[in-house]
Amino acid sequence: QGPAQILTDISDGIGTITLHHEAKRNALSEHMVQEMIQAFDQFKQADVRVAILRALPGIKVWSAGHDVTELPAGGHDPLSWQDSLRTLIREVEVFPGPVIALIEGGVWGGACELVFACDMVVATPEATFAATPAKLGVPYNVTGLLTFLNVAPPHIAKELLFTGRPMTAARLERQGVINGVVPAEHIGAHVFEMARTIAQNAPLAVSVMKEQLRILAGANAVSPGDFERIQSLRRVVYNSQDYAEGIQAFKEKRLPHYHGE
Ligand code: KFV
Repeated sequence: QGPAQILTDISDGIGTITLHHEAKRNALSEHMVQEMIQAFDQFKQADVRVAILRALPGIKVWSAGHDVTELPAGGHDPLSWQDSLRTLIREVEVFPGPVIALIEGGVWGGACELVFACDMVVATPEATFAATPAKLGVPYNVTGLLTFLNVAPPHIAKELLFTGRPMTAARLERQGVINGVVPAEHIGAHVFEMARTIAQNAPLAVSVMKEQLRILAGANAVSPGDFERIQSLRRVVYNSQDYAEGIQAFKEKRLPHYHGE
């Protein structure tokens, strides 16, 4: 199994998960994701009312996103239902209490979606957020794109997804995508205060509202034909030479050469 890649803490009904695999820039490996899922289970048993998802204070990279070495080389859906990132995001969405993301440093790729899938997001002024599937040639999946569309105005979601460039916390706060920007020295206290306020409220009411909001946010009528069309379009992308090149280039630490085929 190897050493733990996260730290957990429970106090006053507030559970904290701290990403702690700095050597790999907190990439969301299968290993780390399994530990996070166990932590959420432990929080449920301990009657945790609010969860906080964070990295170590002062960190430069909050998370580098999906562990690219675990993405299939080609010919397989890189973001299928059982994929570790998808499993983790569902876990956050169905956790019975709110999950607050506390962000210092850069948030990349799948970690950007993970953070946007949290119920609230507070970041330091230096934090940045990048959605990278276009950088690697990854055909993002349907619920994954919906996470972006449910929190960001369409033009902002598209800028994030099409450019793959990091966007500042200040810009995302102005757009209402994140809840607040708080200097590093105050962010811990700020988020705990937010969590304490929620933890003092009626847990059933909060939890049921969260579940209702999750169901409503996913209530998009896509016909079976349209869904199959989306999947077939995505298949063209993950079967392409460009997808294989994107993953290979990452592993070889070089820029990819894309040809659109
Ligand atoms: N997956 C696996 N290993 C990773 C990784 C990742 N996403 N990001 C970093 N690492 C490893 C990297 O290979 C190196 O390992 C170590 O972490 C430190 O990275 O064995 P090694 O060689 O020591 P460095 O040296 O790159 O760190 P640094 O110079 O501080 O730069 C940090 C950062 C985050 C700017 C850089 O590591 C980076 O660009 N990482 C990739 C960010 C990214 O494109 N993430 C998107 C992943 S794809 C994804 O999430 C999805 C779902 N999607 O659709 O795109």
